[in-house]
Amino acid sequence: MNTNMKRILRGALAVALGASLVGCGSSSSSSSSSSGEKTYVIATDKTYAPFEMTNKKGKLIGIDMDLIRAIAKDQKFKVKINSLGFDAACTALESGEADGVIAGMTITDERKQKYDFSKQYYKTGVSMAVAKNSKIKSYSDLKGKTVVAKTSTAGLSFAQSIHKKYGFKIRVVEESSLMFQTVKSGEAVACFEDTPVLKYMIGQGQLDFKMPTKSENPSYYGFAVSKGKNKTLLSKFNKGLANLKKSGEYKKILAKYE
Ligand code: ASN
Repeated sequence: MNTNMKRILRGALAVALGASLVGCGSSSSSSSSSSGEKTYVIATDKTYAPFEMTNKKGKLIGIDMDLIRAIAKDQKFKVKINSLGFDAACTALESGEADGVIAGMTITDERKQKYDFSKQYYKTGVSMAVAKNSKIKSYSDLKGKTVVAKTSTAGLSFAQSIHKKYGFKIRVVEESSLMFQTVKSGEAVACFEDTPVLKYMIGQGQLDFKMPTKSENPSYYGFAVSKGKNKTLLSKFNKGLANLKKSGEYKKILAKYE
């Protein structure tokens, strides 16, 4: 082999090695701007009021959106928010397309196997909701009926944990809006969703539903990064959250959506 060929081969090997490193997901989706501030890609749910929703001007607002932006400002980083849907947001995190997920996401032991969570930032639980004129008063009334829940969620896990005992079927959909629609149309008699979301939607008159049973599985929301992969972002989130709590800004954000 002449020296020229060797050089070409060496070059090709370097390109292949570089490509395989990128393929391993060792590079994160974050980038640095000219101001020197890092931009993190944050994935979130589609409409999930009061945590993420779009206002009349098309801007993403809500507790999660205000929090992550205020934390970014406090900790001097930038965010690019991708509104993907809950299951898709988790997939983006796992594939390295997103650096973090903030999506009204419950901290659970099962999820802790895959993700690192920030300090808790909001209290939650799961409730059953039915149409306002429904006769369903308890889980026993669900016998032989169909309920609906959203893919990969705490609401779905809870429904799955009791469906055999109470003898109901579960339909699974991708988005909360579709879940509510499925109950409105009567294709399902009930849905299982996070209590603060149902309370907000019903309170705002956006859902003509009621919650006949108590809130289950008391738990908390957290911001998630891939396990062991983004300690820096996680600690910035925690520091920022602590600062917002100290300054009173955290309370102000929550009060906006009461
Ligand atoms: N609250 C859901 C969960 O933690 C997430 C969501 O629907 N945005 O499973």
